[in-house]
Amino acid sequence: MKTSVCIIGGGPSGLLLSQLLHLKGIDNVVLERQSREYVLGRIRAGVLEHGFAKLMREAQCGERMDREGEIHEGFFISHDGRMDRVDLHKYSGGSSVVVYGQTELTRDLYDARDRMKGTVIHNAEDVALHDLTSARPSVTFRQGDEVTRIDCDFIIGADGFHGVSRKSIPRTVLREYEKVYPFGWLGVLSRTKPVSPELIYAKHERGFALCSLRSQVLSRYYIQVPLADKVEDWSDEAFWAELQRRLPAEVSARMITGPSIEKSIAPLRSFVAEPMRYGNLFLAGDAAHIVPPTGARGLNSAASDIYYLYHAMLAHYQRGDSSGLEGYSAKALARVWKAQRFSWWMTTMLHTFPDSIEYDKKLQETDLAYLFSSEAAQRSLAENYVGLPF
Ligand code: FAS
Ligand code: PHB
Repeated sequence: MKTSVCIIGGGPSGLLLSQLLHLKGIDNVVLERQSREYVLGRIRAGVLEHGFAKLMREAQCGERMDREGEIHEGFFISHDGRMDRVDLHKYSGGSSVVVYGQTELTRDLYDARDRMKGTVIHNAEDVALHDLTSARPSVTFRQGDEVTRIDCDFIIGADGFHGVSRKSIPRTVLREYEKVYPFGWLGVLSRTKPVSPELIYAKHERGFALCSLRSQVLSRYYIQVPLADKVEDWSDEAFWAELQRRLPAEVSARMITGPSIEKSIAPLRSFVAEPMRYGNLFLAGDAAHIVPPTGARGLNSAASDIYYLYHAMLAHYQRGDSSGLEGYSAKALARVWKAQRFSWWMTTMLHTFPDSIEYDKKLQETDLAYLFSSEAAQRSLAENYVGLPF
């Protein structure tokens, strides 16, 4: 096979770039290890920055997001016996976020690829990258007994944290920065009316909790749990009881509980791989960086990678200008690290740390007291949460 751009990974990063490039006549192929059902079975992000939403519209995939997604102009932080609201609209100069599940967004992207007869190859096994620093890189993959080679100009590594792309960069070139947190998030999806019209981030001595949603009939809740916990350790009843202990009484009193339709524990880590380019391989999304979900930056960090790659590829193919490709890694990393900082800050401020001393706890309280006493601090939080400019 021959194509201009070979994209490894059929998650949101890979599919969004594939759709954007196709609309501009730049042919590409997406290689996905799993089946489509498997990819669409994963429950992940729920909050989209306005920049991500804009890219989805540009990719002609925003129609259902705009119809079914919810515009949120603020959220609550419950802490130290209080519930304060962060007014995103006021402090971000009129911006907001869209609450719309990553599962639905990925479904919309797959539907668009089908509509445009895009090439998305599922169940692609043993994907391997070749001749990355030559002018003719290639990718091989296996389906059953058949091995196929794809000759291309560029390879996009959008294959997530456990993908093959980042690992194809020589250890002598790759620099990795990682911080692992001493806890995880136990998440539950339930067909219940959300307890609050806006998200509630709860700091509590028993641990962090988050009340989120996917729609007015689908709620998404999380509680911080010790790293050693397994999802089978947590019955639905135990989950609901612990969640309600960590929320203000008036919130818990009105909570509608129900059976979990999805329940999983995600570990929390901060991770960045540099550089995000090696020869004709470009990394994007979770393949290059991971954040703890506290700041809702995970999927949204992928958005700016895709935006920069999309415009760099356009300049290259339409005007022979490769400056965007040359400058991609530095430009993407500048914004990635700002999302890392914000996610680390939100996580440190709102979680209980097993090894924290009393002084640390006073700092957490002070961080929140300062936040809600300072318009400048709320402007800083808001501009990060709605999404820093691309
Ligand atoms: P993805 O991991 O989504 O997609 C990569 C794709 O590449 C996958 O489909 C995979 O099957 C495929 N692949 C892997 N190896 C391959 C290979 N060798 N060959 C071919 N294909 C291969 N973000 C938030 O903002 N909020 C959240 O609450 C949140 N919760 C999360 C919970 C979990 C358990 C996880 C893992 C992540 C969560 N995230 C959250 C972050 C998440 O949304 C990611 O940022 C987002 O999926 C990034 O999208 P991609 O970069 O496309 O990577
Ligand atoms: C979610 O709805 O899954 C969600 C929302 C906000 C976060 C993390 C997760 O910060």
